[in-house]
Amino acid sequence: MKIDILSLFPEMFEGPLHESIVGKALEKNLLQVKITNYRDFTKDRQHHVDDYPYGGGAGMLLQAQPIFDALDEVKKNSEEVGKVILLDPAGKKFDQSVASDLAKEKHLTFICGHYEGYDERIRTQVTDEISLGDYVLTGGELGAMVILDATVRLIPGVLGNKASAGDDSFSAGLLEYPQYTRPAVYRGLKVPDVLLSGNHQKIAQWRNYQALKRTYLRRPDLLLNMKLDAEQCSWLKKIKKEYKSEL
Ligand code: 4GS
Repeated sequence: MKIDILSLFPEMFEGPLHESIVGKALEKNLLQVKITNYRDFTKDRQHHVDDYPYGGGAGMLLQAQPIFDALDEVKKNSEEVGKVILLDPAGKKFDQSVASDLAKEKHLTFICGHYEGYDERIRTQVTDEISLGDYVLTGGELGAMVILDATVRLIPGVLGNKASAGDDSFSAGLLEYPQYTRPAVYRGLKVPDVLLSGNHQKIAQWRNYQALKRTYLRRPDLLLNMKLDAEQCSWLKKIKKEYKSEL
């Protein structure tokens, strides 16, 4: 996958791009990232990229011209321009299913805003507007990093262990079951017996049950658009009864 990032602060990406799993993906050439600074596309001597809003109001806006020109450069250098993504609180909320759609693309471009916002005409150049969530960031850079991180780990070959991408929260629609590692007792806190039993069928059953219970108790909204099998339905009945009697 090739990813272009347009930003006023390219150095913000140094750490996140070069550590850990994303860093390895870059080393293994499973991923190429190019960061372009809008400031390199300004036409005025002072390299201004922002200006006051028409109609008045607080703050400064990124101008259309440096962003349009930076994007033209990206398009010129790409065989195939895929999705052009604008980070914006008014966009579609990012989640695991958006990440898995993006992971199928060959080329992504992220446009990171900063300051109070950008000239509205920038929206004419994008294919997707994505929001990280209902809060205000200082710029789109961290949003682009979050989306890149969640997307890149889904590219085949990026995670060492084939099974590990699929086992996580949300990929099956449920939160993750509790996990433990050695020692079996720590400060009096015991690992559940079933995990030490060596009975793989029992362990799988326990994990499925725990994932369902945790999801019901903490994020019941996730169960609304899920198809549960017969066993899960009967577990859920039991869990509901158990927790109703405690309230
Ligand atoms: C988000 C968000 C965001 C909006 C950028 C105000 C600076 C800021 N971007 N998801 N101007 N939430 N952007 O808060 O993507």
